[in-house]
Amino acid sequence: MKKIQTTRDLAINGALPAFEETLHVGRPNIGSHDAFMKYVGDIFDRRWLSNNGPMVQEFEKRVAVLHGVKHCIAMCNGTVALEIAIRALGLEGEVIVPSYTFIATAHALSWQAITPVFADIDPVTHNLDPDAVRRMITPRTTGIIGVHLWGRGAPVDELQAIAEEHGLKLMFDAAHAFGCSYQGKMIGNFGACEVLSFHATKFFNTFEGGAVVTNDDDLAETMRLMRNFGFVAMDKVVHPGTNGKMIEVAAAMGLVNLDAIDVVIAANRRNHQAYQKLLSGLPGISVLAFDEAERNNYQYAVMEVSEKCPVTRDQIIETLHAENIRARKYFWPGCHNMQPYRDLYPHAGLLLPNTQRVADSVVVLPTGTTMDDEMVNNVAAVIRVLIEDRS
Ligand code: T4K
Repeated sequence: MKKIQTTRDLAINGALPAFEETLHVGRPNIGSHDAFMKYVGDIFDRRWLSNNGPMVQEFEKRVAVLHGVKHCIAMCNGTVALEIAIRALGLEGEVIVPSYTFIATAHALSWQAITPVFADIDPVTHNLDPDAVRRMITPRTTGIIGVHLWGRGAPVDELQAIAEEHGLKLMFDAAHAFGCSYQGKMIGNFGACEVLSFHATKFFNTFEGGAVVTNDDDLAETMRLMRNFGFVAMDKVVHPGTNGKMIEVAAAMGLVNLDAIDVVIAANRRNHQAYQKLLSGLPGISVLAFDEAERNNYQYAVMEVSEKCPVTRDQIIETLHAENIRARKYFWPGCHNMQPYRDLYPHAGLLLPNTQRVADSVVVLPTGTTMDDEMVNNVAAVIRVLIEDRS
Protein backbone atom coordinates (compact mmCIF):
# COMPACT_ATOMS: atom_id res chain seq x y z
CA MET A 1 0.00 0.00 0.00
CA LYS A 2 1.34 3.40 -1.03
CA LYS A 3 0.60 6.24 1.41
CA ILE A 4 -1.18 9.25 -0.08
CA GLN A 5 0.23 12.53 1.22
CA THR A 6 0.13 15.09 -1.57
CA THR A 7 -1.63 15.47 -4.93
CA ARG A 8 1.54 14.16 -6.60
CA ASP A 9 0.76 10.77 -5.00
CA LEU A 10 -2.65 10.53 -6.71
CA ALA A 11 -3.09 8.04 -9.56
CA ILE A 12 -5.20 10.60 -11.49
CA ASN A 13 -1.98 12.64 -11.65
CA GLY A 14 0.03 9.76 -13.05
CA ALA A 15 1.29 8.11 -9.84
CA LEU A 16 0.91 4.39 -9.08
CA PRO A 17 -2.42 3.44 -7.47
CA ALA A 18 -2.53 3.58 -3.66
CA PHE A 19 -3.66 -0.05 -3.45
CA GLU A 20 -2.19 -2.89 -5.50
CA GLU A 21 -5.19 -5.08 -4.79
CA THR A 22 -8.65 -3.64 -5.39
CA LEU A 23 -10.64 -2.62 -2.31
CA HIS A 24 -14.32 -3.52 -2.62
CA VAL A 25 -17.48 -2.30 -0.96
CA GLY A 26 -19.17 -5.53 0.06
CA ARG A 27 -16.06 -7.68 0.61
CA PRO A 28 -17.53 -10.71 2.42
CA ASN A 29 -17.04 -11.07 6.17
CA ILE A 30 -16.28 -14.73 6.89
CA GLY A 31 -16.24 -16.37 10.35
CA SER A 32 -14.16 -19.38 11.42
CA HIS A 33 -12.95 -21.39 8.42
CA ASP A 34 -12.40 -24.48 10.60
CA ALA A 35 -15.90 -24.35 12.07
CA PHE A 36 -17.36 -24.01 8.58
CA MET A 37 -15.39 -26.99 7.24
CA LYS A 38 -16.56 -29.06 10.23
CA TYR A 39 -20.20 -28.18 9.47
CA VAL A 40 -19.68 -29.11 5.80
CA GLY A 41 -18.27 -32.48 6.91
CA ASP A 42 -21.39 -33.04 9.03
CA ILE A 43 -23.61 -32.17 6.04
CA PHE A 44 -21.76 -34.66 3.82
CA ASP A 45 -21.97 -37.38 6.51
CA ARG A 46 -25.72 -36.86 6.85
CA ARG A 47 -26.23 -36.67 3.08
CA TRP A 48 -28.93 -34.10 3.74
CA LEU A 49 -28.20 -31.11 1.54
CA SER A 50 -31.44 -29.16 1.25
CA ASN A 51 -35.22 -29.24 1.97
CA ASN A 52 -35.47 -27.87 5.50
CA GLY A 53 -32.49 -29.76 6.89
CA PRO A 54 -31.20 -29.55 10.48
CA MET A 55 -28.73 -26.72 9.74
CA VAL A 56 -31.48 -24.54 8.24
CA GLN A 57 -33.74 -25.25 11.21
CA GLU A 58 -31.03 -24.31 13.70
CA PHE A 59 -30.16 -21.20 11.69
CA GLU A 60 -33.81 -20.08 11.62
CA LYS A 61 -34.08 -20.49 15.41
CA ARG A 62 -30.97 -18.41 16.04
CA VAL A 63 -31.99 -15.62 13.64
CA ALA A 64 -35.46 -15.49 15.24
CA VAL A 65 -33.96 -15.26 18.74
CA LEU A 66 -31.50 -12.54 17.67
CA HIS A 67 -34.35 -10.40 16.30
CA GLY A 68 -36.84 -11.29 19.04
CA VAL A 69 -39.43 -12.58 16.54
CA LYS A 70 -41.59 -15.70 16.56
CA HIS A 71 -40.79 -16.93 13.05
CA CYS A 72 -37.84 -16.89 10.67
CA ILE A 73 -38.40 -18.53 7.30
CA ALA A 74 -35.02 -18.89 5.60
CA MET A 75 -34.91 -18.55 1.81
CA CYS A 76 -32.44 -18.88 -1.07
CA ASN A 77 -31.97 -15.09 -1.37
CA GLY A 78 -33.49 -11.78 -0.30
CA THR A 79 -35.23 -11.14 -3.62
CA VAL A 80 -37.15 -14.43 -3.57
CA ALA A 81 -37.96 -13.77 0.11
CA LEU A 82 -39.44 -10.40 -0.93
CA GLU A 83 -41.44 -12.04 -3.73
CA ILE A 84 -42.83 -14.69 -1.43
CA ALA A 85 -43.71 -12.19 1.30
CA ILE A 86 -45.44 -9.92 -1.23
CA ARG A 87 -47.47 -12.85 -2.57
CA ALA A 88 -48.30 -14.26 0.86
CA LEU A 89 -49.64 -10.85 1.90
CA GLY A 90 -51.88 -10.78 -1.18
CA LEU A 91 -50.50 -7.51 -2.55
CA GLU A 92 -51.74 -6.54 -6.01
CA GLY A 93 -52.44 -3.46 -8.15
CA GLU A 94 -50.06 -0.75 -6.91
CA VAL A 95 -47.62 -0.85 -4.02
CA ILE A 96 -45.73 2.20 -2.76
CA VAL A 97 -41.95 1.85 -2.41
CA PRO A 98 -39.00 4.22 -2.33
CA SER A 99 -37.11 4.68 -5.58
CA TYR A 100 -33.93 5.18 -3.56
CA THR A 101 -33.26 1.49 -2.87
CA PHE A 102 -31.63 -1.50 -4.54
CA ILE A 103 -33.53 -2.48 -7.69
CA ALA A 104 -34.71 -5.77 -6.13
CA THR A 105 -37.32 -3.95 -4.01
CA ALA A 106 -39.10 -2.73 -7.16
CA HIS A 107 -38.41 -5.88 -9.20
CA ALA A 108 -39.98 -8.15 -6.56
CA LEU A 109 -43.26 -6.34 -7.28
CA SER A 110 -43.12 -5.95 -11.05
CA TRP A 111 -42.01 -9.61 -11.40
CA GLN A 112 -45.49 -10.44 -10.06
CA ALA A 113 -47.34 -7.92 -12.28
CA ILE A 114 -47.71 -5.45 -9.41
CA THR A 115 -46.90 -1.81 -10.19
CA PRO A 116 -44.24 -0.26 -7.96
CA VAL A 117 -45.19 3.36 -7.29
CA PHE A 118 -42.20 5.40 -6.18
CA ALA A 119 -42.51 7.83 -3.27
CA ASP A 120 -39.85 10.37 -2.35
CA ILE A 121 -37.49 10.11 0.62
CA ASP A 122 -36.48 12.37 3.47
CA PRO A 123 -33.12 13.81 2.36
CA VAL A 124 -31.73 13.57 5.91
CA THR A 125 -32.68 9.98 6.77
CA HIS A 126 -32.69 8.63 3.16
CA ASN A 127 -35.84 6.70 4.17
CA LEU A 128 -39.42 7.09 2.89
CA ASP A 129 -41.07 10.45 3.60
CA PRO A 130 -44.53 9.64 5.04
CA ASP A 131 -46.08 12.76 3.43
CA ALA A 132 -44.77 11.67 0.03
CA VAL A 133 -46.27 8.21 0.62
CA ARG A 134 -49.67 9.78 1.30
CA ARG A 135 -49.47 11.70 -1.97
CA MET A 136 -48.95 8.49 -3.99
CA ILE A 137 -52.00 6.58 -2.70
CA THR A 138 -54.64 5.81 -5.34
CA PRO A 139 -57.71 3.53 -5.37
CA ARG A 140 -55.41 0.76 -6.74
CA THR A 141 -52.92 0.93 -3.86
CA THR A 142 -52.87 -2.23 -1.73
CA GLY A 143 -49.68 -1.85 0.25
CA ILE A 144 -46.49 -0.07 1.28
CA ILE A 145 -43.00 -1.53 1.43
CA GLY A 146 -40.71 0.54 3.64
CA VAL A 147 -36.95 0.02 3.34
CA HIS A 148 -34.67 0.43 6.37
CA LEU A 149 -31.97 1.96 4.21
CA TRP A 150 -28.35 1.58 5.36
CA GLY A 151 -29.78 -0.33 8.38
CA ARG A 152 -31.41 2.80 9.83
CA GLY A 153 -35.10 2.29 10.65
CA ALA A 154 -37.74 3.68 8.28
CA PRO A 155 -40.48 5.87 9.91
CA VAL A 156 -42.35 2.81 11.12
CA ASP A 157 -45.05 4.50 13.23
CA GLU A 158 -46.05 7.02 10.56
CA LEU A 159 -46.17 4.33 7.86
CA GLN A 160 -48.24 2.08 10.14
CA ALA A 161 -50.70 4.94 10.74
CA ILE A 162 -51.04 5.58 6.98
CA ALA A 163 -51.54 1.86 6.32
CA GLU A 164 -54.28 1.62 8.96
CA GLU A 165 -55.99 4.79 7.79
CA HIS A 166 -56.17 3.55 4.18
CA GLY A 167 -56.59 -0.18 4.77
CA LEU A 168 -53.18 -1.01 3.24
CA LYS A 169 -50.77 -3.83 4.04
CA LEU A 170 -47.38 -2.76 5.36
CA MET A 171 -44.14 -4.76 5.14
CA PHE A 172 -40.46 -3.87 5.26
CA ASP A 173 -37.44 -4.60 3.15
CA ALA A 174 -34.90 -5.02 5.96
CA ALA A 175 -32.13 -6.27 3.66
CA HIS A 176 -29.67 -3.82 5.27
CA ALA A 177 -30.94 -4.09 8.83
CA PHE A 178 -29.83 -7.48 10.12
CA GLY A 179 -29.20 -7.13 13.87
CA CYS A 180 -30.45 -3.51 14.01
CA SER A 181 -33.08 -1.89 16.22
CA TYR A 182 -35.56 0.95 15.76
CA GLN A 183 -36.60 2.95 18.81
CA GLY A 184 -35.16 0.22 21.01
CA LYS A 185 -37.10 -2.62 19.35
CA MET A 186 -35.37 -5.10 17.05
CA ILE A 187 -36.04 -4.83 13.33
CA GLY A 188 -38.16 -7.83 12.36
CA ASN A 189 -41.06 -6.83 14.58
CA PHE A 190 -42.57 -4.15 12.35
CA GLY A 191 -45.35 -4.31 9.76
CA ALA A 192 -46.82 -7.67 8.77
CA CYS A 193 -43.34 -9.06 8.08
CA GLU A 194 -39.78 -8.00 7.28
CA VAL A 195 -37.33 -9.34 4.72
CA LEU A 196 -33.63 -9.89 5.38
CA SER A 197 -30.84 -10.47 2.84
CA PHE A 198 -27.76 -12.57 3.51
CA HIS A 199 -26.06 -11.95 0.16
CA ALA A 200 -22.25 -12.33 0.08
CA THR A 201 -21.84 -8.55 0.12
CA LYS A 202 -24.03 -8.06 3.19
CA PHE A 203 -22.49 -7.49 6.61
CA PHE A 204 -23.83 -10.93 7.52
CA ASN A 205 -23.87 -13.53 4.74
CA THR A 206 -24.82 -17.10 3.90
CA PHE A 207 -23.08 -16.92 0.45
CA GLU A 208 -26.55 -16.18 -1.01
CA GLY A 209 -29.59 -16.18 1.24
CA GLY A 210 -32.46 -14.32 2.78
CA ALA A 211 -35.36 -14.75 5.17
CA VAL A 212 -38.74 -13.40 6.11
CA VAL A 213 -39.22 -12.73 9.81
CA THR A 214 -42.69 -12.25 11.29
CA ASN A 215 -44.78 -12.62 14.43
CA ASP A 216 -47.83 -13.71 12.40
CA ASP A 217 -48.36 -17.50 12.71
CA ASP A 218 -50.65 -17.85 9.67
CA LEU A 219 -48.44 -15.73 7.42
CA ALA A 220 -45.39 -17.76 8.50
CA GLU A 221 -47.18 -21.01 7.70
CA THR A 222 -48.24 -19.75 4.26
CA MET A 223 -44.67 -18.66 3.43
CA ARG A 224 -43.24 -22.00 4.58
CA LEU A 225 -45.59 -23.72 2.13
CA MET A 226 -44.82 -21.26 -0.65
CA ARG A 227 -41.04 -21.64 -0.42
CA ASN A 228 -41.39 -25.43 -0.90
CA PHE A 229 -43.80 -25.69 -3.89
CA GLY A 230 -46.81 -25.70 -1.54
CA PHE A 231 -46.05 -29.21 -0.22
CA VAL A 232 -47.71 -29.93 3.12
CA ALA A 233 -46.75 -33.63 3.10
CA MET A 234 -45.31 -36.16 0.67
CA ASP A 235 -47.32 -36.11 -2.57
CA LYS A 236 -49.68 -33.46 -1.16
CA VAL A 237 -49.62 -29.87 -2.45
CA VAL A 238 -52.11 -27.49 -0.83
CA HIS A 239 -50.82 -24.11 -2.00
CA PRO A 240 -49.26 -22.48 -5.07
CA GLY A 241 -45.55 -22.24 -4.48
CA THR A 242 -42.04 -21.94 -5.79
CA ASN A 243 -38.55 -23.13 -4.85
CA GLY A 244 -37.32 -20.57 -2.31
CA LYS A 245 -35.44 -22.95 -0.01
CA MET A 246 -32.16 -22.23 1.69
CA ILE A 247 -29.60 -25.04 1.31
CA GLU A 248 -27.72 -26.64 4.20
CA VAL A 249 -24.29 -25.32 3.26
CA ALA A 250 -25.67 -21.76 3.22
CA ALA A 251 -27.15 -22.27 6.69
CA ALA A 252 -23.77 -23.62 7.86
CA MET A 253 -22.13 -20.40 6.67
CA GLY A 254 -24.86 -18.49 8.52
CA LEU A 255 -24.19 -20.35 11.77
CA VAL A 256 -20.46 -19.66 11.52
CA ASN A 257 -21.04 -16.01 10.70
CA LEU A 258 -23.56 -15.61 13.53
CA ASP A 259 -20.73 -16.55 15.91
CA ALA A 260 -18.59 -13.80 14.36
CA ILE A 261 -21.21 -11.09 14.34
CA ASP A 262 -19.85 -9.03 17.26
CA VAL A 263 -16.36 -8.96 15.75
CA VAL A 264 -17.77 -7.78 12.41
CA ILE A 265 -19.90 -5.06 14.00
CA ALA A 266 -16.92 -3.84 16.03
CA ALA A 267 -14.79 -3.62 12.84
CA ASN A 268 -17.54 -1.78 10.94
CA ARG A 269 -18.08 0.63 13.83
CA ARG A 270 -14.36 1.34 14.15
CA ASN A 271 -14.08 2.01 10.39
CA HIS A 272 -17.19 4.18 10.43
CA GLN A 273 -15.89 6.30 13.30
CA ALA A 274 -12.49 6.61 11.61
CA TYR A 275 -14.07 7.82 8.35
CA GLN A 276 -16.17 10.33 10.32
CA LYS A 277 -13.10 11.69 12.07
CA LEU A 278 -10.74 11.66 9.09
CA LEU A 279 -13.23 13.32 6.72
CA SER A 280 -14.55 15.93 9.16
CA GLY A 281 -14.03 19.58 8.31
CA LEU A 282 -13.82 19.01 4.54
CA PRO A 283 -16.13 21.46 2.71
CA GLY A 284 -19.35 19.81 1.52
CA ILE A 285 -18.44 16.38 2.92
CA SER A 286 -20.37 14.50 5.60
CA VAL A 287 -20.48 10.88 6.72
CA LEU A 288 -23.97 9.55 7.50
CA ALA A 289 -24.33 9.02 11.26
CA PHE A 290 -25.93 6.15 13.15
CA ASP A 291 -28.00 6.68 16.32
CA GLU A 292 -25.78 5.23 19.04
CA ALA A 293 -28.87 4.60 21.21
CA GLU A 294 -29.91 1.91 18.69
CA ARG A 295 -28.33 -1.40 17.75
CA ASN A 296 -26.55 -0.84 14.44
CA ASN A 297 -24.51 -3.06 12.15
CA TYR A 298 -22.64 -0.07 10.58
CA GLN A 299 -22.35 -2.09 7.36
CA TYR A 300 -22.42 0.91 5.03
CA ALA A 301 -19.97 3.81 5.33
CA VAL A 302 -21.96 6.43 3.44
CA MET A 303 -20.34 9.73 2.51
CA GLU A 304 -22.39 12.60 1.08
CA VAL A 305 -20.98 15.26 -1.23
CA SER A 306 -22.91 18.55 -1.36
CA GLU A 307 -22.61 21.54 -3.74
CA LYS A 308 -20.31 23.14 -1.16
CA CYS A 309 -17.61 20.64 -2.09
CA PRO A 310 -15.11 22.00 -4.65
CA VAL A 311 -15.08 18.63 -6.47
CA THR A 312 -18.09 16.69 -7.68
CA ARG A 313 -19.23 13.32 -6.37
CA ASP A 314 -18.28 11.73 -9.69
CA GLN A 315 -14.79 13.27 -9.62
CA ILE A 316 -14.30 11.75 -6.15
CA ILE A 317 -15.48 8.34 -7.41
CA GLU A 318 -13.17 8.60 -10.43
CA THR A 319 -10.22 9.51 -8.19
CA LEU A 320 -10.94 6.62 -5.80
CA HIS A 321 -11.32 4.13 -8.65
CA ALA A 322 -7.95 5.21 -10.07
CA GLU A 323 -6.46 4.20 -6.67
CA ASN A 324 -8.13 0.75 -6.94
CA ILE A 325 -10.73 1.75 -4.36
CA ARG A 326 -14.06 0.54 -5.82
CA ALA A 327 -16.30 3.03 -3.97
CA ARG A 328 -19.94 2.78 -5.10
CA LYS A 329 -22.70 5.25 -6.05
CA TYR A 330 -25.47 3.27 -4.32
CA PHE A 331 -28.36 3.64 -5.25
CA TRP A 332 -27.78 5.86 -8.25
CA PRO A 333 -29.64 6.73 -10.45
CA GLY A 334 -32.71 5.60 -8.45
CA CYS A 335 -35.04 2.79 -9.53
CA HIS A 336 -37.30 5.23 -11.42
CA ASN A 337 -34.42 6.00 -13.78
CA MET A 338 -33.68 2.36 -14.57
CA GLN A 339 -35.34 0.37 -17.34
CA PRO A 340 -38.18 -0.64 -17.35
CA TYR A 341 -39.40 1.86 -14.74
CA ARG A 342 -38.13 4.83 -16.73
CA ASP A 343 -40.59 3.98 -19.51
CA LEU A 344 -43.38 3.42 -17.02
CA TYR A 345 -42.89 6.82 -15.35
CA PRO A 346 -40.96 9.14 -17.70
CA HIS A 347 -41.67 12.15 -15.48
CA ALA A 348 -41.24 10.48 -12.07
CA GLY A 349 -38.18 12.60 -11.34
CA LEU A 350 -40.45 15.64 -10.94
CA LEU A 351 -42.04 13.96 -7.91
CA LEU A 352 -38.76 12.64 -6.54
CA PRO A 353 -36.49 15.66 -6.03
CA ASN A 354 -34.93 14.36 -2.81
CA THR A 355 -34.30 10.94 -4.35
CA GLN A 356 -32.51 12.59 -7.29
CA ARG A 357 -30.43 14.81 -5.02
CA VAL A 358 -29.40 12.06 -2.61
CA ALA A 359 -28.68 9.57 -5.44
CA ASP A 360 -26.40 12.20 -7.01
CA SER A 361 -24.51 12.86 -3.77
CA VAL A 362 -23.71 9.49 -2.16
CA VAL A 363 -20.39 7.64 -2.17
CA VAL A 364 -20.28 4.32 -0.31
CA LEU A 365 -16.79 3.58 1.01
CA PRO A 366 -15.21 0.17 1.67
CA THR A 367 -15.52 -1.17 5.21
CA GLY A 368 -15.79 -4.54 6.99
CA THR A 369 -13.27 -6.94 8.51
CA THR A 370 -10.93 -6.84 5.51
CA MET A 371 -10.22 -3.14 6.11
CA ASP A 372 -7.66 -2.23 8.77
CA ASP A 373 -6.97 1.24 10.24
CA GLU A 374 -4.15 1.96 7.83
CA MET A 375 -6.32 1.17 4.80
CA VAL A 376 -9.17 3.37 6.07
CA ASN A 377 -6.64 6.16 6.72
CA ASN A 378 -5.35 5.89 3.19
CA VAL A 379 -8.83 5.89 1.59
CA ALA A 380 -9.69 9.01 3.57
CA ALA A 381 -6.32 10.56 2.65
CA VAL A 382 -7.15 10.25 -1.07
CA ILE A 383 -10.38 12.18 -0.55
CA ARG A 384 -8.76 14.77 1.74
CA VAL A 385 -5.79 15.45 -0.54
CA LEU A 386 -8.08 15.80 -3.59
CA ILE A 387 -10.49 18.21 -1.90
CA GLU A 388 -7.90 20.29 -0.05
CA ASP A 389 -6.01 20.80 -3.30
CA ARG A 390 -9.12 22.26 -4.95
CA SER A 391 -10.31 24.30 -1.92
N1 T4K B 1 -33.37 -5.07 -0.93
C1 T4K B 1 -32.31 -4.27 -0.72
C2 T4K B 1 -32.53 -2.95 -0.08
C3 T4K B 1 -31.02 -4.69 -1.08
O1 T4K B 1 -29.97 -3.88 -0.87
C4 T4K B 1 -30.86 -5.96 -1.67
C5 T4K B 1 -29.54 -6.41 -2.08
C6 T4K B 1 -32.01 -6.78 -1.85
C7 T4K B 1 -33.25 -6.28 -1.46
C8 T4K B 1 -31.93 -8.13 -2.48
O2 T4K B 1 -31.27 -9.08 -1.70
P1 T4K B 1 -30.52 -10.35 -2.41
O3 T4K B 1 -31.49 -10.97 -3.38
O4 T4K B 1 -29.29 -9.81 -3.10
O5 T4K B 1 -30.22 -11.25 -1.26
C9 T4K B 1 -24.96 -5.86 -4.23
C10 T4K B 1 -25.60 -7.17 -3.83
O6 T4K B 1 -25.58 -8.12 -4.89
C11 T4K B 1 -27.00 -7.05 -3.33
O7 T4K B 1 -27.27 -8.19 -2.55
C12 T4K B 1 -27.19 -5.83 -2.44
N2 T4K B 1 -28.56 -5.61 -2.07
C13 T4K B 1 -26.65 -4.59 -3.12
C14 T4K B 1 -26.75 -3.38 -2.22
O8 T4K B 1 -25.28 -4.78 -3.41
P2 T4K B 1 -24.10 -5.07 -6.55
O9 T4K B 1 -24.70 -5.05 -7.89
O10 T4K B 1 -23.45 -3.85 -6.03
O11 T4K B 1 -23.08 -6.32 -6.40
P3 T4K B 1 -21.61 -6.47 -6.94
O12 T4K B 1 -21.54 -7.80 -7.58
O13 T4K B 1 -21.20 -5.28 -7.72
O14 T4K B 1 -20.76 -6.56 -5.60
C15 T4K B 1 -20.41 -5.43 -4.85
C16 T4K B 1 -18.92 -5.46 -4.54
O15 T4K B 1 -18.63 -6.56 -3.70
C17 T4K B 1 -18.04 -5.61 -5.78
O16 T4K B 1 -17.15 -4.54 -5.84
C18 T4K B 1 -17.30 -6.92 -5.59
C19 T4K B 1 -17.48 -7.28 -4.13
N3 T4K B 1 -17.71 -8.72 -3.93
C20 T4K B 1 -18.89 -9.25 -4.38
C21 T4K B 1 -19.14 -10.60 -4.20
C22 T4K B 1 -20.44 -11.20 -4.68
C23 T4K B 1 -16.74 -9.49 -3.34
O17 T4K B 1 -15.67 -8.97 -2.97
N4 T4K B 1 -17.00 -10.81 -3.13
C24 T4K B 1 -18.16 -11.42 -3.54
O18 T4K B 1 -18.35 -12.62 -3.32
O19 T4K B 1 -25.25 -5.57 -5.56
